[in-house]
Amino acid sequence: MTKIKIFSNIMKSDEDMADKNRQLFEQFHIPVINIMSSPGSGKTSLLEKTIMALGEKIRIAVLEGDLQTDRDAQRISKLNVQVAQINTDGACHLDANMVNKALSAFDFNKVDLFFIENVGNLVCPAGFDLGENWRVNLVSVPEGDDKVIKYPVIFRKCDVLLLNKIDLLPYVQFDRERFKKEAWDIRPDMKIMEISCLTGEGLSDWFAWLKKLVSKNNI
Ligand SMILES: Nc1nc2c(ncn2[C@@H]2O[C@H](COP(=O)(O)OP(=O)(O)O)[C@@H](O)[C@H]2O)c(=O)[nH]1
Ligand SMILES: [Mg+2]
Repeated sequence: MTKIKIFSNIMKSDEDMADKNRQLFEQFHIPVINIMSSPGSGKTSLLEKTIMALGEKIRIAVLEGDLQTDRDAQRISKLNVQVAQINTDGACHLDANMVNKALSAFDFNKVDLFFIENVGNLVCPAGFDLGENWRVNLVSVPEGDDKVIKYPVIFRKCDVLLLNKIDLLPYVQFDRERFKKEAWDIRPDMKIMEISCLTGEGLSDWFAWLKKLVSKNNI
């Protein structure tokens, strides 16, 4: 009984902090995207490709989340954008308090679009609002076409679903029509894009979606 009460208080403080983060992003008119997926689906690769393609016109900043190491932040910093790394030290997801603590590392006067790369996990990040506007999930072809139906909670909350590594489709059994149908069964308005961060196939749709987000904020 007591445990439940404590848990709900923690969640409440986290919700308040998510609202605080959201207010700060709104104050600077910055769209914020929370990227979630299993480890290795291609989150950091997607960010690298996105910065390379749009970075000259859109000032992108990235908050990296990982259990240990700053390897992803190092990859992103090579592209000369603002980046900070959170190490969760064992926690399987980011929460709004962790994000809030990291926000002081950024100069938001110089940011048009903010990405948060969540810890690689298809379960825990689903329950935590970080103050983002958009949730983007990646599934990569080698993970199998059953991931959406097996982990429905995280996909129910996702606005955009990216199917990455489509360059591997000739080598892996993956029924993309079934995959998409099962995703739309869970969330009919889910936007699905098929991409390859290796070959660049399909990325123009992703870039167009991002440009629209940024221009809607009149930046
Ligand atoms: N074949 C292929 N490999 C990819 C693609 N995107 C990422 N990778 C590789 O997948 C691995 C994991 O990528 P990474 O971006 O670190 O994934 P993260 O853990 O989700 O951030 C790396 O070896 C990437 O080079 C893709 O579209 N096709
Ligand atoms: Mg990564």
